[in-house]
Amino acid sequence: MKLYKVALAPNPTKVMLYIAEREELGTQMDIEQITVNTVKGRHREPEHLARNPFGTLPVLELDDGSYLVESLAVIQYLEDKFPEDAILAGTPEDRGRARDVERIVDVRVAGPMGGYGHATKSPLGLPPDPERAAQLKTSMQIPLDYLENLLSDDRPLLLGDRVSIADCTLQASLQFMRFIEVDLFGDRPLLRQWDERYRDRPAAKAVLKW
Ligand SMILES: N[C@@H](CCC(=O)N[C@@H](CS)C(=O)NCC(=O)O)C(=O)O
Repeated sequence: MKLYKVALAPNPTKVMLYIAEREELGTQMDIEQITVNTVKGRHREPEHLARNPFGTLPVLELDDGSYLVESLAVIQYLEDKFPEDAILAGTPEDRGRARDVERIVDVRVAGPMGGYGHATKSPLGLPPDPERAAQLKTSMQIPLDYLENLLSDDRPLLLGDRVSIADCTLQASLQFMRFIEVDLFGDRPLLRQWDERYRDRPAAKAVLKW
């Protein structure tokens, strides 16, 4: 298999963190990782559009030559492909909660964070949009409070002791925020402690550049 990715971008980084976490848990996936240079616009060129007509990253090329082009679908595929020590584990209730938090992080925090970043200090050179940035910042307050509250029972990671897809997703977005020097956590000490703890993990050290 091949993972087409680019450093810094949140959706590829989330998959890279997931793969690194699985490798730490002992699963060798043997996925070749190939960088597509988005600064040079390679993701908009025919070679990449043949893999993914939407021109986005990540893309996972399967052994049969077909492609998956959605980051969560890539992770879920790898969970199914390598079920031993899969990250999504436990009772139906555990799995339901893990999926719930993953969706909350992705839809209500990671998406708006990316939008906020591009509306304020876009590394792609998009024009600043203060009104949109303010709306996105407001929309993130209840979800961030929700995550802060999750951590109030002293759990080390978002779902407890075991790393989750939600941890990978949130950290991938935070790397982007660090790169553009934006901090959206506000007065949420437990999220800040989680961030430090997560960045100390071997998987994070292996993947994160910022
Ligand atoms: N829903 C897709 C979104 C993928 C996405 O938007 N990737 C960004 C990087 S984080 C990208 O490739 N942006 C380049 C572009 O849209 O031109 C997923 O989860 O994989």
